[in-house]
Amino acid sequence: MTPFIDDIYADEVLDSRGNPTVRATVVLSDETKACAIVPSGASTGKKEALELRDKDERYMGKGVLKACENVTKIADEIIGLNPLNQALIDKLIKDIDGTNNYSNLGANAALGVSMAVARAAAKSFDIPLYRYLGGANALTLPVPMFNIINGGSHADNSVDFQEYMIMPLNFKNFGEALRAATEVYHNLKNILHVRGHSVSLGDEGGFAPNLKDNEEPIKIILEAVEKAGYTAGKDIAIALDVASSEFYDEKKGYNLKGEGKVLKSSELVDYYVNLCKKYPIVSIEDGLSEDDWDGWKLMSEKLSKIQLVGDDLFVTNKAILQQGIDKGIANAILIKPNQIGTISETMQTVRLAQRNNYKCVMSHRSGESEDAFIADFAVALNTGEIKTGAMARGERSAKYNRLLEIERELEFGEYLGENLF
Ligand code: 2PG
Ligand code: MG
Repeated sequence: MTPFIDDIYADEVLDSRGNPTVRATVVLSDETKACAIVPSGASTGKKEALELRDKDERYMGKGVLKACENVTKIADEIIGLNPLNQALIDKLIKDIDGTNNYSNLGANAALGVSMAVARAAAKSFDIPLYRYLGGANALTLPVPMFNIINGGSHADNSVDFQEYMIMPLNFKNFGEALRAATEVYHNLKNILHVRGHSVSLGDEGGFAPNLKDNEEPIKIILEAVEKAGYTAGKDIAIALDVASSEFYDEKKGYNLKGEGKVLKSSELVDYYVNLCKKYPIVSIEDGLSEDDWDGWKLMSEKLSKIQLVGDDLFVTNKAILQQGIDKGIANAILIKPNQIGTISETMQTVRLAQRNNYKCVMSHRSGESEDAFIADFAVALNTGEIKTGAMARGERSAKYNRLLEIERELEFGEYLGENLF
């Protein structure tokens, strides 16, 4: 007999930045119990679903007791339902909220329950989460984007671009890719140390040195790649998350403080064209602001061979993605479940992207936890790519370690590597 949802509750716990977040728990009638912890962003897109914060004296306003309380409102409606009805449950959560961006319940309340329901269903069947969510078709181990130099609003340094990432391409499986990238990470640490740079870590576990401009991190990373014994461009490529909405002003343009320059969008596009000529860059995320769609159009034309990922631009929202598809903007989307609110809505966005040949990159947030849901989710949806920070810090390695476990289980799993592009 299929079990039903017997109890749901939520607790305020901490994320990797020491800020409160929601942990939702779902208990089924067969006594299966599953929890899920919601992540939290720092460089958030304006159109993301609302993250409800208490804004009172506790935790400098960042408490989430109201969101936890709202989980009770969701519980009232979905206790008694079959946990296999993920889509129905997610629709009910949306209806209870009644807005299009979860401004009543908070997306942190909504997503916590949505994730915990899926995990409880999988656990009750005694199958792994990726298998439950993706069925027999869950086969692709994602190529990771390891964020090894952090800047922008994730670090207290002079680098304007938020993330300098490496993508291991020429490797036969995920485990080998992880090993190679980690060797690069340790070589990078040595190089930075020898040159007198700080090796303290940013929010996502990458190094956060003060460097002379936004190009120098790429040069140092490429040195580390060679030092580790790999060929840049062939074995390991570069991906950037510029997170440019953070330094964009509609009147003035793009303010590269670290370089003392303010660029128009066409100038910033030329800057990228030049970078892509000089270095093995395969992917650029949020190269232009979420408010600069004309600039995005130009960038999409000029850099059509590069993977152009919309994060703040699309906020995992299928309606906004559809506008991008219609206008020929970007060719890939970052997938962050808490930008949109539930597992089912996230899956709909992925399906829309995949039907239109937009690549999908499953993604963590800068504020994370030990919850590795996105590792399973990436395999389930065959996104082919995942971005979940550096290989250091437990909340990041949790995802990579989970992918190692999945790789072991999936005898016929496939690591796309260089075939990704
Ligand atoms: C991003 C993310 C994750 P945040 O911009 O892609 O790396 O950062 O969670 O702060 O939005
Ligand atoms: Mg981003």
